[in-house]
Amino acid sequence: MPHLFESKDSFKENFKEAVSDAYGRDFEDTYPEERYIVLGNMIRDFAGEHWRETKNAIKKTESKQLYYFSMEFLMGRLMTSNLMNLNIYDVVKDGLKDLGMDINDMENIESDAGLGNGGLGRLAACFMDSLASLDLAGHGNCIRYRYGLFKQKIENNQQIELPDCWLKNGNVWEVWKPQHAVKVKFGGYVDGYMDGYGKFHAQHHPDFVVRAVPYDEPIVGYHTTTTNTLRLWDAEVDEDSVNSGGLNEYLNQVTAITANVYPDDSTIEGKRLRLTQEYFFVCAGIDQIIRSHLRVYPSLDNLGDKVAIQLNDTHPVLVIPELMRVLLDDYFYDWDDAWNIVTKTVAYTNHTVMAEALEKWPQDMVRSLLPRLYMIIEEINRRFKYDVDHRGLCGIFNNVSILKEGQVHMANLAVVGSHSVNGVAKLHSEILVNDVFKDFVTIYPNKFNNKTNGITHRRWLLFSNPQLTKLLEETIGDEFKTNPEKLEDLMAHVEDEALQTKFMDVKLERKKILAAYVKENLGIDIDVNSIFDCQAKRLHAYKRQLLNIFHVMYLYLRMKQDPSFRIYPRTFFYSAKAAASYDLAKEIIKLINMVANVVNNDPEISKYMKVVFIPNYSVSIAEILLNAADVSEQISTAGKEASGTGNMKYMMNGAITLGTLDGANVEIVERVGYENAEIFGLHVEDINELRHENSYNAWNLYNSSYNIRMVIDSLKNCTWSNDPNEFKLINNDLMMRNDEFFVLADFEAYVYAQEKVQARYMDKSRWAKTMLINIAKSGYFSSDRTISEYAKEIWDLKPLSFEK
Ligand code: 26V
Repeated sequence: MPHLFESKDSFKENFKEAVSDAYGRDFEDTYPEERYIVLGNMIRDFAGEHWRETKNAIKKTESKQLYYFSMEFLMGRLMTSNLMNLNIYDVVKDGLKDLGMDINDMENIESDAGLGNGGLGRLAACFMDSLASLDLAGHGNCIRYRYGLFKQKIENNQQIELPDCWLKNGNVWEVWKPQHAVKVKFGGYVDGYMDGYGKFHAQHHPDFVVRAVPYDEPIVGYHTTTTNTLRLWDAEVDEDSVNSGGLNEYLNQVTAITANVYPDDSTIEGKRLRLTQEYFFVCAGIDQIIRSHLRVYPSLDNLGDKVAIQLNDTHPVLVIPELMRVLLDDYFYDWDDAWNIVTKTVAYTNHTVMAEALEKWPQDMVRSLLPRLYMIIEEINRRFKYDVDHRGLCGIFNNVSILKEGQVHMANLAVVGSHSVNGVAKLHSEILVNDVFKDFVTIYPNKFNNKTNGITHRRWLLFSNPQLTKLLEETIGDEFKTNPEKLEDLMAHVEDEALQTKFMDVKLERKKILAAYVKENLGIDIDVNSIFDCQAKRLHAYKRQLLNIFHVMYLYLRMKQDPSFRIYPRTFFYSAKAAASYDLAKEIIKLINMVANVVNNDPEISKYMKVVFIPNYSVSIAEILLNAADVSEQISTAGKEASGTGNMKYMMNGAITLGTLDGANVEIVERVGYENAEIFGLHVEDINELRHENSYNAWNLYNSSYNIRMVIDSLKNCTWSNDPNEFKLINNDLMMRNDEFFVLADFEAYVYAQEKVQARYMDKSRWAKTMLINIAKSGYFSSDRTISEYAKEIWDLKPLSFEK
């Protein structure tokens, strides 16, 4: 059947008419925003046909489906990705051109959907793209936050947080489904009674009820029919219930639930709201799964055969007691049968070993907000204890208990209530097994596994770097587009000097694009022939942006002191948001910006280096920053970065990893070889030993190293700021609190590694070869590989079949 994107002409004709009809004006008189909305709606409706076919295929073939429960989905923009995946990009681009429009202008009208903090949310988005592209039925379940995390602005060198109004022009991809609304109940009390058969029944009398209303977005696979659903729940008032505080308070409470993405390390006041959010989208998501299951199957007995639920960290772990509640209270299952269904269905991914990020909730809070779930959690814990005791392991119970010291330990609940627990890189999974969940391994030796993260090569290579994609196609054909492991074919060409030159030209072109953005938005001129050295990620002490800026400070101070010491020109790029309440992280942002002012305005030194802080790090910024990089800074304290995924995006675009042996860096070097990365610093074992023996002393390093002293002293001697107290938190963190993340311990090794990076760059042919090897070996880090492993080893999910 011909469709309206069949040809340029049919697209043009339909588009013009649709715009004109929608706004009641001649096409020529409509605004770009109006055209954007109509174009978006046309694309979404076009995807609707495949959406329907996918739903029908699932029903007809009784296929198993995955639901990825995540509090965060950092989708970024979808127009390019949808057009490319639907294979209609060129038709639309050419058609718009005929109409005097530039497709880039349309793409730029879209706001980033920034519904997340960082890596965890972006991983969920990459997974959505891979699931659909691999023909797997896998859907996302999240909250429709009215505002994204925040928009970062730098004023007086400091971060300020502005609201991120991503919905201000609407969201063209979503479909509102009020008919699928679900009531979510909070607070109140629970009544229990025995029926005639001696069976206990619970009745929840809530004091706060909200209506969860879904907005669905189609998730389009790359050149396939499969179109999955990302379901975002909004909270609306329930017409029949007003809480005890009166109408106004009720309205405010409902509005608050979906107002904002929670920053990862915020204050205590927000905690109850965060728990409310967690239950809100869990309860709604489970209700929908149960209802759609029962539309096809007679009972929930086979739920575990037809549904897999993956918990993206512990944030959605209430899935476990909630699914128990539904099975026990609404469908009258016995405990053991219900428990078997739940554990068969649910799997959990851990994304951090940072103790402060492992979720715990006060028992009182859970009991008062979710009284029935609390009863179930108590019972899960009681039976778990019984089981552990009976296996003669009572000595370890306190370590693994879900309830202890007045708190509910969500990670422990996740491990007990699921059939699979995975880490996100080999090293991280080892740390989980040997350390964080050690005692659980004794109880459940077969539950633990690793699934090394990945990134969608479609967004991060094909769509955001068309110049490199074209060169790769010319060199190795286009198989790598659907089978990224085929990038390995590039290995046969890495010595080819003509290719090396062409590749360096592509890199230069990407550097020019980034330089133009920097000039336009920040007014800074940068040398596109300098080494582009990039660190972009959330700002956190363990990620050690501080180590990076200390190196910059050291170079500056040395060049000032010694006119014979000069470096090969470099541009240091940073991009990072700090949680609004994280004072140390904010002070590091200030330091970077104040160092940038001094360095960039020094007429002598700025010939050799520039420092650029790009505000508001987001998916769209990443799309122009990472592929322009020469050096990828992955310098976390060993053992702290679970995986990292930015590291993979840089690698796929050729940058060389300058990193510690942490997270997925380990697997990157394993593939490219030590000669094609620059690895430095303490290993996990070294750090464990220093901690264990309590033998690390930051003052010893300060006293024994001239360079360290020079850098630390410069924080207080008015080199970067007129106020000697400006960087007090940083100074205290290192010198008074003994440098928790071993910044000073790795400083000299880092400086040396940076010298080696510069030496490598002097040999252009070898440098180009190294970059090409990085690209060639990056196929493994496609999220298609990651998702295939989840599908096979955890979900038992097979590709959909669309035979008529
Ligand atoms: C923690 C918390 C704690 C409670 C409040 C809300 C909240 C939100 C986020 C987080 C952090 C979760 C951990 C996380 O983002 N981990 C990152 O996951 C990436 C994907 O697996 C991985 O590449 C990064 O190394 C890891 O830091």
